[in-house]
Amino acid sequence: MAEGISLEELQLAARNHGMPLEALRYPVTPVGLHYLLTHYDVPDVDAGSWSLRVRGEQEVSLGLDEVRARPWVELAVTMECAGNGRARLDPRPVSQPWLLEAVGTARWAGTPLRPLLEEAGVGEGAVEVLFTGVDRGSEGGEEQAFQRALAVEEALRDEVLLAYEMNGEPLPPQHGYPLRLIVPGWYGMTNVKWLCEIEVLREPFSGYQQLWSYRVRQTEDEEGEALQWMLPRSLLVPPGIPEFMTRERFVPAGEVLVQGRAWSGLAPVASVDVSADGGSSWRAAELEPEEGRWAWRGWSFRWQAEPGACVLCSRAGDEAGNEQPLEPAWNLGGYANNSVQRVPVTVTG
Ligand SMILES: Nc1nc2c(c(=O)[nH]1)N[C@H]1C(S)=C(S)[C@@H](COP(=O)(O)O)O[C@H]1N2
Ligand SMILES: [Mo]
Repeated sequence: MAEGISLEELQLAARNHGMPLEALRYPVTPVGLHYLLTHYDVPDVDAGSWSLRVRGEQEVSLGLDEVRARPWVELAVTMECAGNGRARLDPRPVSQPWLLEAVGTARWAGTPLRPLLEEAGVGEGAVEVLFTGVDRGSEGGEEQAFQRALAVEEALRDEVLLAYEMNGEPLPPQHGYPLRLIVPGWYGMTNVKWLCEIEVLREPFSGYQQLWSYRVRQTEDEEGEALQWMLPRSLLVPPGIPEFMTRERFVPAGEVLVQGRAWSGLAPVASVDVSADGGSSWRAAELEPEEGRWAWRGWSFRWQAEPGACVLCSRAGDEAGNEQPLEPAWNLGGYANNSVQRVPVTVTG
């Protein structure tokens, strides 16, 4: 399955790093360990000459100081790339070959979008709000800026932020300096980095990243369905110690405290189950208190590890009744593969 990784996929994988899974220990991911995905180049934005243009019924332009002078809000938000799990699909869709590590949680701080949109005037007949980043590149043979649109009612959600801080510091260049969009609960592509323009649209946006990418479909002829909310997923803090090449784990026999984190954009996490036999039998893990609706939730499970080889799994379910599948469903772009993680473990005597 993992055969035939091309140098081009490797090139993407080396630029766009994942969060090492042992960083699941931290409720808030240290900045340098947060996953990273940039389609084109990280732009070098000069905050002095940068401005944010907001085009509604009126046009408003703000410098960074003016954005910072507005009300300040901080939210812990778990962000996951829609392509997380792609490399485990067979055949493997060729793009950024994520395994499971395209996730992180940060304290994003900035100013709420809604009041700014209302000041600019959304107006009758508005259907979507378009967000444009400074970065440009070519994709699917089309030169473009990175652009994504949101339905007006999504853009007006109270928790949608224009963020200029990550974990209490100004955004680093790779995460969108000086300003990015944060849409809690949605897959990563929605959170436009290096934001420079916001425009209220009277027609749905038909750009590449909206109508071509980030859709679940089986063939190119199909319109498919746009990706939005993150599906439930749970990941384990890898127990014990790893083998260098295979990452297989070695754990001494006895009681092992297995820990992990789970999230779902669709609805709050309701349960996490753990299996030590590759998903044949399951037992409930203990959930830690929630650290806000939009951040992943910690869990733990006391496992009596007996010598031999086994496969540890965890499975999240949410309050809307969504649960992780055991096997992935294939799609053309390799999106939203939230099938259960399998961690091979050798329990030593
Ligand atoms: N301007 C811009 N915004 C962007 C992207 C990009 O390439 N350009 N990548 C998107 C994708 S696909 C993801 S998964 C997230 C990743 O955010 P991070 O790199 O801060 O983790 O940013 C999104 N915002
Ligand atoms: Mo992504």
